[in-house]
Amino acid sequence: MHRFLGAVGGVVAAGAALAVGYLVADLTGGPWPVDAVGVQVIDWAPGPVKDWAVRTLGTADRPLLRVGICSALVIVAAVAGLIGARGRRRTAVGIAGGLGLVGLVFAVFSRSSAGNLVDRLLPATVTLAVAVAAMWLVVRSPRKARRAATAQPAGFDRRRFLLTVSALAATGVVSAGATKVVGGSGNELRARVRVPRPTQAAGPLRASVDVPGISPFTTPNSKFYRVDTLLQVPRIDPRDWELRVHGLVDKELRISFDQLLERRLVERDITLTCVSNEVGGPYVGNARWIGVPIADVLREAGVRDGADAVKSTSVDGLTIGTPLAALTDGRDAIFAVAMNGEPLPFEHGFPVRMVVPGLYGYVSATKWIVDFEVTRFQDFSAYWTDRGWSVEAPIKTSARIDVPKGFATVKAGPAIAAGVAWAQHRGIRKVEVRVDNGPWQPARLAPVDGPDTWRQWTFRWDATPGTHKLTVRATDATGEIQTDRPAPPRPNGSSGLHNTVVMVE
Ligand SMILES: Nc1nc2c(c(=O)[nH]1)N[C@H]1C(S)=C(S)[C@@H](COP(=O)(O)O)O[C@H]1N2
Ligand SMILES: [Mo]
Repeated sequence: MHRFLGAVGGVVAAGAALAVGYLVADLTGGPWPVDAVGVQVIDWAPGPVKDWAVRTLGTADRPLLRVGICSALVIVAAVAGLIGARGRRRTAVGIAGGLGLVGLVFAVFSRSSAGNLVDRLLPATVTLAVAVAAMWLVVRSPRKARRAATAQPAGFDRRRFLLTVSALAATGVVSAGATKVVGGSGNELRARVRVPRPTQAAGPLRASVDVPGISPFTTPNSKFYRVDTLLQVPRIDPRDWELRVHGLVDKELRISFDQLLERRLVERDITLTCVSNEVGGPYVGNARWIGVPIADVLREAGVRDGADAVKSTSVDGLTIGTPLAALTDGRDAIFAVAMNGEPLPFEHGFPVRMVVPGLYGYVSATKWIVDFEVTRFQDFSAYWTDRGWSVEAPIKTSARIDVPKGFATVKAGPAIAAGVAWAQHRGIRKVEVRVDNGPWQPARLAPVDGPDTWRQWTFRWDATPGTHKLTVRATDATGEIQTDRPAPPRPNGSSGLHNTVVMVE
């Protein structure tokens, strides 16, 4: 057999195995082996690499990681096929099996959203089986030909090979298609949940400031930033969901989704911010949430003396540590079940997540939460703090210029700049803008109902021809002016002033 064909066969065999495995992963909710490896790569990645990935690739780093792992697989599979084509069939099949085993091991040991062990193992097991069988079929082709041959020397049965490879390719394509058709988007799980009526509704939504390009007051769910460490978004069936409340409490609780909805529900506008957000960055969004006050649940469980923290865990085993005080000091910390009038989107934590005004997401906003342990900071460490981020992280006062965009061209004359500023749970009192090195001038602030959301601001200025720099700074409601001292996101949030350079003609 020609070596090149062997390589092609190896790649097609791997592709078929991955496609079938993907279908099984989709049906069971278990980890696709590629994702099992990917999640472990994420967990192992040194902090700076992870920071870089979040910063430069944003949400694109997820597909990219998948593509990277698959590319590596394709190369190894091609080499295996090539080796098989040169007669070392056992080695080829062995390599396929070895790769499959690696996937299986990672499926067992890396974080996964699969509820039980069977779902967790099934996709990787099927992938392994298909990989071995497919590679065997591919490299077997010539041997059959040799047997069939009588007078002729052992040769390559091109027809048989093509048939095998086509059948494997068809298997892959059909599996991929089947994933689209029968594979759940999981939408029925969300459709079954009715958005509960809050016991305490928020006021009418305020009209957004109407400047083209400004962030709307409420960020639509589809535009809401997403930061997490999973490649496969968990699709939890609310009927299977349960929140375990335990630790330093008088009474352990197990709360089903229906039981959660029977409690007092509040509706609140709260702005979330990621600690990875650079000055002027996109990882901030504001939504209208409905949820159960965490303080209510804590009161029912009865917090014991000595507790100062809560360790919450998501379905995949990621942990987040939150100061107990932020959950009991009267602010609207909630177990959220709805976001902007819909059940939570899967990407944003369906069916239940935490939302705590004033704290960065990595210390408060646990998505897909299943476990809530009242404890002490000295007794545990959480996922991100293990990776060098601060244990406690209140959100820093920040302001962002949305328009004009950097290096935009602006017409000379009356011009408008606009953006958002946030200092959750303290509130924004003032936003000021400076043109070049001129004096700080007050921007106009849109009204808000409380201290937990960002505030839109607008600023009118007289644009004169030339290049100008606009800088913005906010003052929080305690009177503290946003610092101009630049700091990177690590370890507890970026600081410094956002500016934008525009060309006026
Ligand atoms: N289970 C889980 N919850 C999580 C995270 C995560 O990686 N896993 N990331 C946190 C971080 S760092 C942030 S900023 C917010 C982001 O929430 P969003 O993706 O809904 O915007 O979720 C938090 N909750
Ligand atoms: Mo974050």
